[in-house]
Amino acid sequence: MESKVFEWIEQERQRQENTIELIASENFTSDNVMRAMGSCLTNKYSEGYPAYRHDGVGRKGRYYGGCQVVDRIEEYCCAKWQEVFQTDYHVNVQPHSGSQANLAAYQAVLKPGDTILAMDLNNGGHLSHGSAANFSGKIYHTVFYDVDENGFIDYDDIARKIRQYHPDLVLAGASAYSRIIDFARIREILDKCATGGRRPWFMVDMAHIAGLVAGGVHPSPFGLADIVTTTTHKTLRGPRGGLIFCRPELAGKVDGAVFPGTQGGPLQHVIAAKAVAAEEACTPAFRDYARRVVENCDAMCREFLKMGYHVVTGGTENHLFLLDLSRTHPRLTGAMVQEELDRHGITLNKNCVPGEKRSPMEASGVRIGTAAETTRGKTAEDFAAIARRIDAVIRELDKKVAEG
Ligand code: DSN
Repeated sequence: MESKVFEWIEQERQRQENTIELIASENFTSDNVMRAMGSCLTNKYSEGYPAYRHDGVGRKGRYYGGCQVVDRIEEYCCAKWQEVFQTDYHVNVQPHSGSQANLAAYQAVLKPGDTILAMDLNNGGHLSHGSAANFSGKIYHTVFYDVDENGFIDYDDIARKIRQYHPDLVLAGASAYSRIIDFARIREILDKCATGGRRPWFMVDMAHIAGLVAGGVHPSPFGLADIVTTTTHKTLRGPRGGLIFCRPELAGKVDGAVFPGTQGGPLQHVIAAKAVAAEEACTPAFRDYARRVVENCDAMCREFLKMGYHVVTGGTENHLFLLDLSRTHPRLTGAMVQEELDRHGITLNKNCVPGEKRSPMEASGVRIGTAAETTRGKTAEDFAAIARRIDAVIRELDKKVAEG
């Protein structure tokens, strides 16, 4: 019997094929990544870790028989991700998602009630960076560093808040921030603020920019951060999932925090797909892709600026940027623009902006990213043309709202 679900999958395939995809956290995986994900590996239970590892970290092995093949895949996957980021950091490839990776990373080095200093969701941070509604804000005490009046990370505020709150962990990383994050500067601040020879843990969640780091177009956090988490499905263009890297001395703590700390059986079909994505991310073609993502984003952003839009921070240095509609189209919410563009075959998401007055469900901004359409081969000129199409839709919508 053919399942009803395949009809919907076909509808979704057509939707993806027939729309312009500008959601900054989405991408299109290769057929090989899909093939690995849709394989018999989904049948296999393999709680635990391969007993012998390429990097010499001792692990006890699995709790199930029949893991000979998945052991090889998982070991290969770990080695490939170290190659992607040219690092000797230990890597755990089992986290099911970015939030799971963050949960395990915190658990590896923090106790409930410890203090995390991170970027606020409204300023471009992520739910799992300490939002009150999320586990991270419930288990840990979170304080947030600010952005300045132009939307740039206020590095002096990081130093001030470290002195004021003595956080146990400082987290860098964002889901809606269009500028280079200066990891070296944050590490320097942490070293300077160390008290009694002890500095806070430095964690980087590079989920959004990981593909740019891999492609050499964003500074790397390796060698600076103690723990680095990421997803594999955004700019890295792999399957939906997470990774945790850590300094080798934290390997046991991180592995224990993933399993048995916060997860059960790993998704071996996804780990296989992560290995395929890592192979792809090691290629010169991927470096070229990462460069084009950033160039295309800059071209599109400049087109919006030329048309008079307010871009948070006034530009972009990565794969995304935010339009603050409250400055140019105060009648419109991000939600209204998202819905209207949906009707015109352009997909993006509403987003809060610094100093947001509206709820996250309405929001005053929209977030635009170029990773997915660059995968489809779009050029800087194509992106500038899409910007003009979006402008036409926004102007028409604004007129309609004004006329009531
Ligand atoms: N929710 C994702 C995003 O869209 O940025 C981050 O996990």
